[in-house]
Amino acid sequence: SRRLKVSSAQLGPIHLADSRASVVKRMIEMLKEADSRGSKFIVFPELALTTFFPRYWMEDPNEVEKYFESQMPSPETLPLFELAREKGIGFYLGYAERTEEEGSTHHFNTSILVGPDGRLIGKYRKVHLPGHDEHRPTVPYQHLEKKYFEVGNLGFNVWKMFKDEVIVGQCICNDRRWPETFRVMALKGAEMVVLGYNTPSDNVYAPHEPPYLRVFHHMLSLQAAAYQNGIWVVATAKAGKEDGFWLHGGSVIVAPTGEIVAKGTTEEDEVISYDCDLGLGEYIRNTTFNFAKHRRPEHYKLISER
Ligand code: ING
Repeated sequence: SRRLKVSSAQLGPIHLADSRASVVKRMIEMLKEADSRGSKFIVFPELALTTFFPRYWMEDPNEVEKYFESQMPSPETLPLFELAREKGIGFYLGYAERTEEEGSTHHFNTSILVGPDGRLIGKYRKVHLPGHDEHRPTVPYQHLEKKYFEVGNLGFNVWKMFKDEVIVGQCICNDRRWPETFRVMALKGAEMVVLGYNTPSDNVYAPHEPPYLRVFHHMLSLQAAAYQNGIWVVATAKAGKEDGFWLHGGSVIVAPTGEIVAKGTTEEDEVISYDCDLGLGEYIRNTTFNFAKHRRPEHYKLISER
């Protein structure tokens, strides 16, 4: 049967003072660890090269630009791309993308899939941007993704990877809370969806909400997505306290049955791995969630209307 050894490479905190080079060094160590376990695919977090900067209110555009990459691979990430290619390992990487399109500059919360030969396979730009775009002086930290990023303009897509052995989709963080994200990719044939996230341990919008619910909602979203689409889901955290601001861990690999087969136990740099049976989801997609047989889109129109 078709199998793929996958690793989720969780990053612990990245502080404002941490250089991209120091982060890439940490990622390279985790790539080597994943390689030593025989992994062929490694999933890094969302915005993996810098601290989660949308927590800060910045008015000077030049200060904001510091967090964005205008090329990928960039000089700092080239060593990661080269080592991955050398070892024949594909990977997912999240970063803040600056791009010049139609004569103007655009900013996206982006992730890419890179093949074991080091070639860029596919790019995704985050569609569901949580938080707000105005300054909220009274809360302990901001969540300004709507200010610093544009809504992704590439849609949800899937790509064949590893000699066409598997069809992989990708998304980012808040996307995982929206069932439409996974359903669209499953309708496009996804057998595995990978994603990175930066999720605060507390909820500035509902300070009364007990923190344990954050991880519960995180797992609930991923397990439901995996089961309801018969797909593997790999979700990788940037975790721990970044300059004191707490992001929760809970990096996981979820089987198409909805079962958690591997889970991180720290909020630091940590590699979790699993030898995924890529055929496991077939029975679910051919029976319970046989879209062709059972779905009734004529009754779902409201979901895609404004
Ligand atoms: N972070 C959080 C996430 O969706 C959030 C924001 C947390 C929104 C909890 C709603 C509830 O995991 C990012 N970066 O999307």
